[in-house]
Amino acid sequence: MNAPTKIGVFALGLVAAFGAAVGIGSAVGPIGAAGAASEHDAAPDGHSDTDASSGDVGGQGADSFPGGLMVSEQGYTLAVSQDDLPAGEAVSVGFRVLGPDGEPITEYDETHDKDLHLIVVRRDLSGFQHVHPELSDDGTWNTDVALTAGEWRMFADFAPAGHGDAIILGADVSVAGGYQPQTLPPAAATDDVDGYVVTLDGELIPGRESELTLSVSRDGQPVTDLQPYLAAYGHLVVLRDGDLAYLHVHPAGQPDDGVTEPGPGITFYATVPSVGEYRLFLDFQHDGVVRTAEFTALAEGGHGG
Ligand SMILES: [Cu+2]
Repeated sequence: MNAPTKIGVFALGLVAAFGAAVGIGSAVGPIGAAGAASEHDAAPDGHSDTDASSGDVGGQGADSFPGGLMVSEQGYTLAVSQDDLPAGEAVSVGFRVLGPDGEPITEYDETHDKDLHLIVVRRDLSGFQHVHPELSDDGTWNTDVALTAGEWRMFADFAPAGHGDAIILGADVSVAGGYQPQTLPPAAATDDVDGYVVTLDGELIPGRESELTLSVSRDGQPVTDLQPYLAAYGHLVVLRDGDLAYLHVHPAGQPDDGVTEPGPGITFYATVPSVGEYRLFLDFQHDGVVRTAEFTALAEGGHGG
């Protein structure tokens, strides 16, 4: 390929990427609108922990847009270094978070022991990973993830230093190759993972806080010595089937609060934005290993609301 052609292709790519970002922004509303409602800050919140994202849709009030649907929000933009990646067990991914001035953010406030949480999910809701990339001085984040062929979504969940609330930005990446789209598994109250059985208790109610308890057992015995993982006994990521609207929920109690038991039950308060099917991913740690249990759950109307 000669140099002018290369430049032409690159420019086309830029136009396509920019066009896609603008398209997403205008489809779901003006940039910044999602951050306007901040009911969570004002509401008394007796049972959530102090994390701004607890129990709320994407860290914002229940009436605002869910997080993770936009590549740019509140002036912050997720810039992925490559928007197509190879399949593999350890594929290197790099990205930056650009601030309102267009410069990469290098200062973050920790949320659950980390400056940034990266959730990577295949668009058909298979292949969930929750990892913690390394930040370089120039503001580039790098990590390895396992990718299979298909369309993937990357969620960066972070709080810029001094910003206050967590922000969740989402960007799509493509992994070339043939793949078989997976159907969403049917709703189920139990999942088996590595010899553990995790049971989901509770119902998702659209627009309203629902209590969910996830209980862990092994060999028929309740597990009562869960280990804190990133300052909590569990981390729950809830994704809406259809658009992957993102919700990151932390448990009602903290490991060092003197009342929260280390299992078998972990209680969360989650508010899903609408009726529909959701995929729940619970990260928990036991015997030094972090495992992920997965559930499909249905949020239905007609509960008197
Ligand atoms: Cu994390």
